[in-house]
Amino acid sequence: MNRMKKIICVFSALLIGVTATAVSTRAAAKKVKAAAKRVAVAAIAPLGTNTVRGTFRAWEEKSVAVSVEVTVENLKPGKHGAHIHSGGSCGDDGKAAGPHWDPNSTGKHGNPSDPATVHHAADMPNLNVDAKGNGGMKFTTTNFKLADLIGKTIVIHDNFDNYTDSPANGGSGPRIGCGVIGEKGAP
Ligand SMILES: [Cu+2]
Repeated sequence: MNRMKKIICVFSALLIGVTATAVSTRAAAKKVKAAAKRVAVAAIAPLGTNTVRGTFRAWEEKSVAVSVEVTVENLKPGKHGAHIHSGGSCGDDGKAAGPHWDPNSTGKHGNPSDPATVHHAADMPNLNVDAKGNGGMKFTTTNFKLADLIGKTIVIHDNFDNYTDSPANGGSGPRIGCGVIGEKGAP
């Protein structure tokens, strides 16, 4: 009987040890997941008499790349330019959003699939909007880091962006929607 008690005792100790290890492993995994889930967000609101609304989300991909997802509704069908502007406000009908963010001082508007050393880091792919006025885009880039986006603005334009300087800003035209980018969960 004494021997049986001893066995039960050892077995219980083992079980507690295994459970404790599993809990701490889970806690560590949760921590890693939380660290990887840094997200930048913006609510896109209409400028002037425009009606577009939407959301902007960006998150880190293995720390070297950033994925961006924009969804929009209530705007005219077709393609629309969308960029990161350097200002931190959508005031004054979007003028306060300032110019395209250009950290490398390239002075050039270009194709988002080219490196930011030859064009505005701000340049992003056009939004595709369907016949019902709903749409968006998603892309992954190494042209900026997540932290770079915080405090800047996402601006939606009325027209298609041809990714060149002719006409200026790819011909994307007037600013119709804007949102200030913040960090989700930031204090
Ligand atoms: Cu723009």
